[in-house]
Amino acid sequence: MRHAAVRCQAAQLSHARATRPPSLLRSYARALSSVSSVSTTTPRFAWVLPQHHTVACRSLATSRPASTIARSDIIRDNPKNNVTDTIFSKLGTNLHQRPEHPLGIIKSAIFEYFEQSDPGKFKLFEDLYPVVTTAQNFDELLIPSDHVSRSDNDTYYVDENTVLRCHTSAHQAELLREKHENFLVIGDVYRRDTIDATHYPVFHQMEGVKIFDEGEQDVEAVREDLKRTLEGLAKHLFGDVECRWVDAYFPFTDPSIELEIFFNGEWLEVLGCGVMQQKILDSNFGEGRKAWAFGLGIERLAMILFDIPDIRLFWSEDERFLKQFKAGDLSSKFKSFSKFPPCNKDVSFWISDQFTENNLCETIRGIAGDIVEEVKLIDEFTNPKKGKTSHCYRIVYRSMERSLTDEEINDVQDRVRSVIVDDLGVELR
Ligand code: FA5
Ligand code: MG
Repeated sequence: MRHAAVRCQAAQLSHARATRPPSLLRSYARALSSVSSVSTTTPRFAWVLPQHHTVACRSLATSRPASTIARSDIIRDNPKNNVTDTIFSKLGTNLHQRPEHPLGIIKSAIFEYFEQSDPGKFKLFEDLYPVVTTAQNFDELLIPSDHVSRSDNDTYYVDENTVLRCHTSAHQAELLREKHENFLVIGDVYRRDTIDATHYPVFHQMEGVKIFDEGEQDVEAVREDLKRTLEGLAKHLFGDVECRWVDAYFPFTDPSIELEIFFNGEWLEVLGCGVMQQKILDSNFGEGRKAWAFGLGIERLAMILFDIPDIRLFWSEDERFLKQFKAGDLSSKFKSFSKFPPCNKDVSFWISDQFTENNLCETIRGIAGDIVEEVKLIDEFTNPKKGKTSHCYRIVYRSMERSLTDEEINDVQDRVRSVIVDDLGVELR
């Protein structure tokens, strides 16, 4: 039921969370924690893909109009380049611009909330170019030069100075320089990440920024306004839902917090936010003002709202999925067309120096596409005599749309086994 009271736990879990790793790209830290050197070798796959995608977008820096993005602009012969064809094929899809798609429905509902609360105040940018400089993605946000999120294990690099944006915060500084005081940015973002029902290498975020009037200088009041605004949004979207605030860390906000919502028996993180670092505001907008900023995970909100159990479904072109949603209707609940059984396949190997879980996931995604549901580490040990470490991963295959044959899965699994040896240098056990 919508529009009932939102139940947000007042007490923050500050102490429990104070020692968490930096939450910007927190899952990155998970994958990187035991890795010192990072591979730049990226698997390339041979199936034929379109060489161009039309991307309706505007580059702020160049005011470039709708343009066509060429494969050769994105997948380059540069040692730093780690963009795969699977990722390139998503560029320019712009799911958030389809009014009947769950992501388009959520976008409109969020914008409607801001319009209702403050008519005409927030300007929405929904076609900013997803290829940005490392200055936009990191430097201008004060992300330290050794921060994990800069690693090519975590971020898709086109070349040394160009990346596929890993968050919509990449546009904050330039919009501030253009003197926008209150704005929302929605767009596709790209991250090398683990594989499960709530993580996908391409997803959508909405950024929000609000600058306060000159007289309003109290950081605590800014933070309270931010929390009130986002709790109001949760209530607007979900009505009665259980949510909680947890302390977080982002280099570009202080203090920083994250909002989690209870969904399918677990706390799901849906957004990060905080009071904007004064330096960012002073150097891009002008001195003497205060601001807040947030970044929402659009898929996560849509999963909760529409009861969508798996993030891969957003990419489905299956009518049985798409037909379940209507523009402007927040009340649909997803009904699975039928339940297809999962098929688990384990693979064990001695890892190599350049092995990382993100590289493994990307390799598997490249071969199996969206029939891979989850990749999880189920066993790990080190043989001190050999000085080698073994990992066993369980790969869960399941299509959301059809049943898979044993033959198809065995063929995919054989290819996975052989490509990880060639490209990730592991030794099968
Ligand atoms: C950020 O990306 C910050 N830029 C957010 C922010 C903006 C903080 C402005 C402060 C001020 P984070 O890495 O936590 O933070 O991601 C934000 C949200 O994106 C998460 O809460 C989650 O909802 C979503 N998200 C993150 N990774 C994935 C993924 N792999 N798949 C789907 N959604 C994801
Ligand atoms: Mg986070």
